Amino acid sequence: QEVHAAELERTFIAVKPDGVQRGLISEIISRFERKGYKLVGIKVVVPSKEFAGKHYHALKEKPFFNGLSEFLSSGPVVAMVWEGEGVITYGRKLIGATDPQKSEPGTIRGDLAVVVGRNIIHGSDGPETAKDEINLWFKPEELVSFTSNAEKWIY
Ligand code: RTP
Repeated sequence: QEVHAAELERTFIAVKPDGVQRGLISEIISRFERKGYKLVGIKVVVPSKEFAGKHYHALKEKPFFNGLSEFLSSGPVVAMVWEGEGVITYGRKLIGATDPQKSEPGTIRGDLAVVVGRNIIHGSDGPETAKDEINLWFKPEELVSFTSNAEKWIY
């Protein structure tokens, strides 16, 4: 079955400052890569608190919004765009429930995190937020489109 890169879905994934400090970047990338998803953009950035607030704008009425924005801007974040069939929804499955106490073993948060305020990774929760978050974090020229040789064995 032939699948063209342009048809494939994209999502925004970020290793948060706790994941970076704990040396979990490669572990997280590896889980998405081994699944069969394709990395089409990546950079290391320290977001400003204002930028972090933009990223979390949907949560601005929450009591933890200020602390959350402060935390996201507290150090380097690895911002990524991953591509593949169902990557938005399945990426969230790989990540696990928001609260690591409730995420299943086998998921990233289930295996690697303990509390909700330090849950090491972010993933877009739907097609609209994926589009918005990719646009917020990346310029179009920072993303690549390509067909990998492995794709004919994945699709
Ligand atoms: P994310 O966007 O980071 O993938 O997380 P999510 O959709 O699973 O969860 P969401 O409700 O959007 O919350 C975003 C992030 O806010 C922090 N949080 N803290 N009760 C709390 O202290 C609390 N609840 C949520 C978490 O870092 C969560 O990932």
